[in-house]
Amino acid sequence: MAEGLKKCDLCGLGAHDHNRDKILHEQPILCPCERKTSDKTERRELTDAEIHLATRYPDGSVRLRNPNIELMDQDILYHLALGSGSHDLVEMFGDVKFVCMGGTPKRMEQFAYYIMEQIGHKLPAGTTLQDISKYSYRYSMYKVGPVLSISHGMGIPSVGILLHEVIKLMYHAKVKDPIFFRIGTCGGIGLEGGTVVISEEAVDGLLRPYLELPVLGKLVQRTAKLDKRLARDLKSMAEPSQLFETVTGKTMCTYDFYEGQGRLDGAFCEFTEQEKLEYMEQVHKAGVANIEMESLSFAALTHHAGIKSAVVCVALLDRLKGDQVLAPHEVLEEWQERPQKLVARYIKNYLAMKGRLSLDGHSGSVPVLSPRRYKLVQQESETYD
Ligand code: R2B
Ligand code: URA
Repeated sequence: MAEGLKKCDLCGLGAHDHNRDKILHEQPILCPCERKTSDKTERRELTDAEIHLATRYPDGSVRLRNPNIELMDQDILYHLALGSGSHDLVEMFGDVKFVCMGGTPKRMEQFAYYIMEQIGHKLPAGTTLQDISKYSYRYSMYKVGPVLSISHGMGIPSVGILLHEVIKLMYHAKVKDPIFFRIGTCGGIGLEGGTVVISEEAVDGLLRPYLELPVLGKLVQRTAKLDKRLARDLKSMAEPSQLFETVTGKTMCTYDFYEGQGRLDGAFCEFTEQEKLEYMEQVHKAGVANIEMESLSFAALTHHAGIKSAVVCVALLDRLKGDQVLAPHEVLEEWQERPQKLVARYIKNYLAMKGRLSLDGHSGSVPVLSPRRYKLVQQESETYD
């Protein structure tokens, strides 16, 4: 590619893309880093305003920081069993405002039914919610009016793959200014089981506030920022309860549940209880309130995409007191509803303010653009391993 037509290292756009934008949209969209496209330029963080410019079209719909996608004939969102050439993604998802993610398919199905009741969404008689991604056998996805409820599996790689495809889905569907939530579970530090933690920021096991990913043999770092205002609003909506507290703090995200979270009860353990507790005290002093396994990627990728996001988790135990999850099943079930209820309250409040409660249900059928491609995407996404 000729010098001057290079893609920008920072925002993924380039002079070439800007010219195409001018032609397609008849208005210039300036790259905030245009002066920084030479290889010699140091990487620097984009400001929030610059990220906004790089990630939104003028009407507020999601713009990708990857110029390759719009040049593709079709984009197959393999792990969602959806595709831009096979499904009418604007028709199916164009009205989405909230994307809620949590670990398990069951929990996210429950959340879908709960949010349906909360926002007064009606399904046509005789129909039930369908798992839109069932043919992927990877993630589950339910849609309830403007809310998507999606399971992300366990750990950074799983949530990362999902986020790439959901962010692309937002782009293909021309969704405007979506808001993403992770609702999950965690270990608390100095917090009783059942405590709800709203994350202020995500850090890794070395207390570094960014996701580090090897790309083409080099380590790329992405800041793991969550939306401060969203976290504040959620905290202000926490129901005062005699039963449990809702707190804010840093969330430590690890690559492992056992050794990575300083557990003594894994298949291996090469440290003492004393060393574990010293580490827990050290991270606690640094402001860490809880430990889980997805927030770093969730915060980093949503921030990179200019999408407001929040992480709300319930603590299943206090890691200063133990490692095993001992609470009875019914108690754990009730605890796991707490982040769901808080996020549902936020969504309900938001929709009420916009006069968008009690939406009519869709017919439940999938709008198909090309039956042949539709079938192919289903077959390609079906995996049996
Ligand atoms: C919380 O719980 C899971 C591990 O049990 C993991 O997905 C997480 O972040
Ligand atoms: N999830 C985690 O990642 N850690 C815990 O301790 C509990 C739930």
